[in-house]
Amino acid sequence: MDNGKISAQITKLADLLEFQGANSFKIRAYRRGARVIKDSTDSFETIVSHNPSQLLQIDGIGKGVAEKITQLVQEGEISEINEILETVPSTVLDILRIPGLGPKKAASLYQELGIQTLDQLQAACQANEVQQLKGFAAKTEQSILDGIAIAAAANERIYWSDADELAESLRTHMQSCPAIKQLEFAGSYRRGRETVGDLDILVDSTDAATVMAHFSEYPDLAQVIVQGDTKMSIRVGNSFQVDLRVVETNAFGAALQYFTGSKDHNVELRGRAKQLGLKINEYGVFRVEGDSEVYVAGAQEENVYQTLGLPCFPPEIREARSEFDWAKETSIPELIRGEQIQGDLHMHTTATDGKASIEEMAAAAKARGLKYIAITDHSQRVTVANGLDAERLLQQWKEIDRINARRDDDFLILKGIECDILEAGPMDLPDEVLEQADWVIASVHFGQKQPRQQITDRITGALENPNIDIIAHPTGRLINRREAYDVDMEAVFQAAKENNKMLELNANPVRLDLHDIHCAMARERSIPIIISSDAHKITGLDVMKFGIKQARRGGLTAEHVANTKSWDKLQTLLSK
Ligand code: DGT
Ligand code: CA
Ligand code: CA
Ligand code: ZN
Repeated sequence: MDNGKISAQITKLADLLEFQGANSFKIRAYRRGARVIKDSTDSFETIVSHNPSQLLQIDGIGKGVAEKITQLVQEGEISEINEILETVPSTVLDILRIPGLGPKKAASLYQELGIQTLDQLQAACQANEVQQLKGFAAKTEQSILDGIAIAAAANERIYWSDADELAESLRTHMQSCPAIKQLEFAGSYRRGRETVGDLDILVDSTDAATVMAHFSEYPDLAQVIVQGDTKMSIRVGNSFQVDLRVVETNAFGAALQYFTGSKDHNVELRGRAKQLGLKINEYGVFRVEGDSEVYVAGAQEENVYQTLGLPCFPPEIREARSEFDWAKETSIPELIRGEQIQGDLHMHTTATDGKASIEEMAAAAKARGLKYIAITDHSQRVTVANGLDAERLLQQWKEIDRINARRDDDFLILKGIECDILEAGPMDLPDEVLEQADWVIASVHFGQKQPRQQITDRITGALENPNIDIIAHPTGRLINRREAYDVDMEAVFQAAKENNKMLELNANPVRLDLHDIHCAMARERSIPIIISSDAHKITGLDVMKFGIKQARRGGLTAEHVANTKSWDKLQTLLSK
């Protein structure tokens, strides 16, 4: 059972307890525990199987949470959840997600009106039944209706890449407003999260009214949700939310820090400020002197951190995971940057399902500053993509030799293949063929729903094959679309480590596989990561930047990412 699943079960328990009106300290402890589990780079399953009492030594894991984790790992379920679900339908959890509707109100909706689902709640509000309940006014009913729409829309987080496009378009629009002195995007977008719930724009101006008027003229505006003196929220396109805040120059850095978050990172900062006799909020850092507060910083984000004795953390690591430890013990790692990438080792051509030829891909990669690429078309099992059999593959490699010989530069095209790991375990192409390649990627495209042991064995088996260099998109997840395979990543990391293999961070914005926590796990285990575009056309090469963001969130530096090295150096990391 992976950490994500354990964390989700603990969260579910906290939600259900909250609905029942249980002790709030207990609920908070479960929520904290769930977050610690989700962010941890150690496998909680492994800890429990070795010695459950070790759980108590982990920061943020109390006795209650430890017991639940142990039971979950050992018995496959948390009995308390089942007990609660005997009296409470699980759909009430959706209702709890409506902003401003606390567990007490949710419970009374359930007990008085039998409301179990968002649809039932919407119908009851529209029939004005809800306002007749004790504690519910007509106003509450309307705000619940609004909240249902928000709860439904809140489920629709967009890909970071789409948020990026939208942000650029908003930036262009706002640039023509003369009242704006500075503009920055904050929130999860700035932190580079793989999905973004809403965009947060921060503006430095003394004329909020003009800025907001300009904001509401955005061509793709769908609706103004709320507008205050300095704050405004709109919906754009088909309902995506954008929040605008206007602040003065003195507060711009503090507001940028505050609204970049994450929330947990900010909680930690506030605690540190307090220890130093300071107070930090979105207006600045203040020295508390008796009853008065003296402004000490706020115009620049760096200075805000500096006054707290901290470095200006790159936004991607502001998640209260490792950044404060790094700041204390050593220094913040020099996170990888796009221009450090020297080669792209995963791409397709017209030989299979790509749209460009070998030479076109090479020219495009060179134009983007790369020094080498690997052509890695699909193997024969992938019939829908016209996958290569041994004969066609050997032909392609001959062609690559000819192209390399013809070129008068030092750009290198490597002979590669993305070879399927067949459902039954073996590779889709014979070893005699694979051993002639410069670079062999192994992928799971079929049998993705196999049981944990089977699919794990297929992947670790591939890692044990001396002809394989790397596993592509190791978990198979597609963000918002498809769950990861049920694969034991701990076993995959171990097999990669033991066999000197690498793991891919597929930069496709829908994949971003490995995800950030897995990147951090690979980092700790010294397993080299390769960031790849998996391009199927020339513009597909440009997704590399999304992989870089994700790698940065995982705390990776150029040292951890093998394709920042020359091809010669990279090869020395492999066992071949
Ligand atoms: P999202 O929009 O769901 O992808 O995630 P964020 O992180 O952009 O969250 P959002 O838009 O609700 O708020 C932006 C930032 O503002 C957030 O990262 C931290 C800060 N913030 C918002 N609300 C609170 C709050 O209640 N407490 C604290 N400490 N910070 C908050
Ligand atoms: Ca946001
Ligand atoms: Ca927001
Ligand atoms: Zn591919």
